[in-house]
Amino acid sequence: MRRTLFAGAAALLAAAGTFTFVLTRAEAATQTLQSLAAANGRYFGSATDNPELTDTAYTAILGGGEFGQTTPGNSMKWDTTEPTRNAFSFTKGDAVVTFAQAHNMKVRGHTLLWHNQLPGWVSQLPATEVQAAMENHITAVATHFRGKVFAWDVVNEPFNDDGTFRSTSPFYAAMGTDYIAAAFRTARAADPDAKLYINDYNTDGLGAKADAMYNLVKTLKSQGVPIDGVGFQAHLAIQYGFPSQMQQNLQRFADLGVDVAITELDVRMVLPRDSTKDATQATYYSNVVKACVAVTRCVGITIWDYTDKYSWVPSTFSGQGAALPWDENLQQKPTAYNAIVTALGGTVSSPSPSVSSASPSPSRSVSPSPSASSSPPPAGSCTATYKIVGSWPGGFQGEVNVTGKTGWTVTWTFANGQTISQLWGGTVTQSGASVTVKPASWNATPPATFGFLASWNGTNAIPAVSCS
Ligand code: 9MR
Repeated sequence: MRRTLFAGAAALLAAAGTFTFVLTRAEAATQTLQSLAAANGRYFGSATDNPELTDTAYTAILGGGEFGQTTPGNSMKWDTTEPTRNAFSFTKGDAVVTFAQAHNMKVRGHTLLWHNQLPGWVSQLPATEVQAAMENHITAVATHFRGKVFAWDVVNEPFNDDGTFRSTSPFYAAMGTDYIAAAFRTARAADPDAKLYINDYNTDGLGAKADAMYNLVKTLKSQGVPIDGVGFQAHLAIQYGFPSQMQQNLQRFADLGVDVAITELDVRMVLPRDSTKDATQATYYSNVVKACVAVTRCVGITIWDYTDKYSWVPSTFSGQGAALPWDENLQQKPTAYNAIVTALGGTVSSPSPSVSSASPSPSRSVSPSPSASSSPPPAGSCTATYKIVGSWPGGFQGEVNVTGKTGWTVTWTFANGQTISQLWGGTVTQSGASVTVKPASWNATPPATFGFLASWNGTNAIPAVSCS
């Protein structure tokens, strides 16, 4: 519709001899991150927080059209909304909602249940009272914001990085994993219209923590628990590598019948900034946006505030920062901003630096090694390509890409005593040096990738890999 109108106007203006000039101005006037995301059926948002709402230069950009969605960084959390038992305060949350409504932005509610930013009285409750307090809190907060938020992060960060449940959560300590289903059921009863999400970090790519989340969501769905979505925070850092196979990871969750969203995106770096780091950061932004756009059920992207002026990063990671597409002076960073525009299908006025796919790498030192080359397999067969994506003393991360037929089996024999400790995207059997990998149910149809961690010593030769 917009394109048709635009083409008509452009034709008239071309006849008047002003085509190029007006086209450029019209593009500049209408193209924002939100308008581009909307053209893809998605939203593009920024978190915000109450102290920032008095900064008029900041709010001019926040509410100026770039963003169609916001998430309150702090003001809907338990320590703000119920600092004393059963005494609720919604003033700060309401202020964010009021700003959002005045500027055409929808609001993600964040968060009903988290082990952080909990008032002391919750942690001091006897175990027998935790469930009632939790349900009372969720009911009151979700009822208050009913009709004002389109989604809730019901449960935030339930997992440790190794995929075990976070036992330091007072809810887990009192109720075990049952707290999660109870929280979702309570939230649904209080606000039947909001999409209910579980949200975590370091689940963005394939790996043990993402597997744990995947298994949890699958179980919740099979039990009829009212969960609608999974949030991927995407707090990334260029020095740790891009998450492994993000798009495939999002897709396997979507295939469980839930929406997915990028909820807290930022891409930090070790300071100071330089052009190389900025270019890498732009690649990460581009890859995240492209992963979301490629997954039909990825509903939108939220950056965790839009400017370095109000980023949480420097106070948490000493010596790191510059994580957002606007700098601390509220100036757009052309590299990061243009990368997002381009990934959303927009055009940039000046050439943007070329953005290529970041390859995944672990947080430790990386020594890339050559991967076996392969040609397209004949019909009914398959081909596997093995590569080492990161290596450190005693350990390495491998990745195998499979093309060809559905329902593959990949085998190889290690020559140097390597032993796999963990594998994602498939199931592994290792018997001595012989390794056999079959796909996880969601990963049977190529192009498919699986990754693994393994030990090595002395030599780490690339094995000959077979696919059948
Ligand atoms: O942005 C939030 C920051 O202002 C708070 O100090 C911090 C306290 O833990 O929480 C930040 O937001 C977090 C979010 O709620 C959940 N995921 C991680 C975010 C960054 O810490």
